[in-house]
Amino acid sequence: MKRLVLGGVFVNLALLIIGLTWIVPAARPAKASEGPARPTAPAAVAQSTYVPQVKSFIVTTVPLLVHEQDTTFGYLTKDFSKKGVLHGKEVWGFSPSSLTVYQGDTVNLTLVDPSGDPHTFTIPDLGYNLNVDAEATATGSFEASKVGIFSFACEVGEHSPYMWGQLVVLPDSDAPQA
Ligand SMILES: [Cu+2]
Repeated sequence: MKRLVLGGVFVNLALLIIGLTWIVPAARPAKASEGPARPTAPAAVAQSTYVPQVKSFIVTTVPLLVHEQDTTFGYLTKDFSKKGVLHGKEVWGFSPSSLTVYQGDTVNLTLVDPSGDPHTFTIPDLGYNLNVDAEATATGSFEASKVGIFSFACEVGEHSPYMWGQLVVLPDSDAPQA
């Protein structure tokens, strides 16, 4: 009798387990990560319809910490001395010091130099250089042929490496499309 009861319990347990294995998977919410792999759409290739523009910039050379300011900023006398942090150097800037265009744009540059020093606007990575004389204006033009962030600098020894800026050339696919 005892065996029969035990046997009945086992049978019931077994039936319960079988029943649960049918119910539980059906009740379980499906996970997005499961199921047959869906074919993924090929990444869209950005087709640019951008028509390159001509972008004109006026860039002015600006004295920041130069010899002429010795009398204004007393510390400069020491800074420019033989053991000073700016010995043999001056700090100049380009205004503005950041230019942004799209790839393919033509950059028209007007370089204004009100100061008594000559300067250059040089982009080594694009092989571009524009010289400007003291108290003069120079104009030049180049194509922003490559995407990237390119440094431009003045190559006058006394102004290097302090006088510099950046040309940012964005992909033409990022431009507002026609
Ligand atoms: Cu310079």
